[in-house]
Amino acid sequence: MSDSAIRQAAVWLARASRVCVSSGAGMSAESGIPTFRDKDGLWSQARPEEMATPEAFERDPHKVWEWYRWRRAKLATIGPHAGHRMLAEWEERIDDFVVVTQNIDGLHHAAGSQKVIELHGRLDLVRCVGCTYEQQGLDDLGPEPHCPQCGAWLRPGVVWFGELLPPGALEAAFDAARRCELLLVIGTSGVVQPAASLVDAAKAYGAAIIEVNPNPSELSSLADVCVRSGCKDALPAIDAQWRRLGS
Ligand code: BV8
Repeated sequence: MSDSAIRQAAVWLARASRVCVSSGAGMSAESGIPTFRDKDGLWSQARPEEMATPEAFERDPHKVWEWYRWRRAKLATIGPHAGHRMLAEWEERIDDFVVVTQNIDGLHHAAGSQKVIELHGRLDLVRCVGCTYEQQGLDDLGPEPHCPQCGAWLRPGVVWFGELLPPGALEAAFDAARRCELLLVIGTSGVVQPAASLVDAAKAYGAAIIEVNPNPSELSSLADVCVRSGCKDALPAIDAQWRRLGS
């Protein structure tokens, strides 16, 4: 872990009163949730076009549901790690601290973060394709769950490719990115839009950009500082450096 990047991140965090975090699948990798595009990631088992689109669900709801059923069962067995908990602590310490996440695992909330904008929905939510019925939780709903109210298929409460993001979430996310002085980009390859454009917006409004990612990403060229390590260790290391500054 590069000490100078950790130190620079700590100095900027110590000074900031408006911070935005943009997190992706790498935020949860060390909790045991496979990322999408890393070598043994989720997409290596299923192509997004086959699974994470309304057309795929329309074509073969059973096949798509099995993939989500497997992911829900996995999510039921894991929890947030020290990196998630660090962000929840920093929210207490910094006036305006908002987490914008592409993740659907709910781990930021589970770690205690209050101000979380979830751009792509939640894996622990299902909703009916035929009426307004919704169900929270990670119970195993079997291979072909149907609505208890109207009998139609239940679908995961997530945003698929080609679907619009939740009304208001995108606006709130860009507001947070535009007003922040410091944007922490954690665990995202920067491939998926419009989430990836948050960094451009923050930069255009003068924010400093810190990337926390063991690998280069599509966003690395926009970062002022790159902490090339896993976030589970990097975030506590930045915190420890921050405390040393204060002492
Ligand atoms: C939209 C929920 C308007 C589902 C997800 C053509 C037609 C239609 C749309 C498009 C099109 N072309 C482009 C688009 C836009 C499209 C898009 O971006 N496509 C991409 C593939 C090019 N976007 C959309 O469709 C969005 N909606 O635009 O609406 C519209 C509508 C119609 C037509 C036009 C426009 C909706 C996108 C939401 C898709 N849903 N998830 C599910 O999960 O099943 S996206 C899904 O993939 C995840 O939620 C996540 O957001 C994304 C994966 O990205 P990352 O999080 O970045 O993860 P990745 O694995 O890629 O990277 C992990 C990183 O972590 C790596 O860099 C790795 O190095 C790092 N890492 C690993 N370990 C660690 C680590 N970092 C730190 N610590 C570690 N330990």
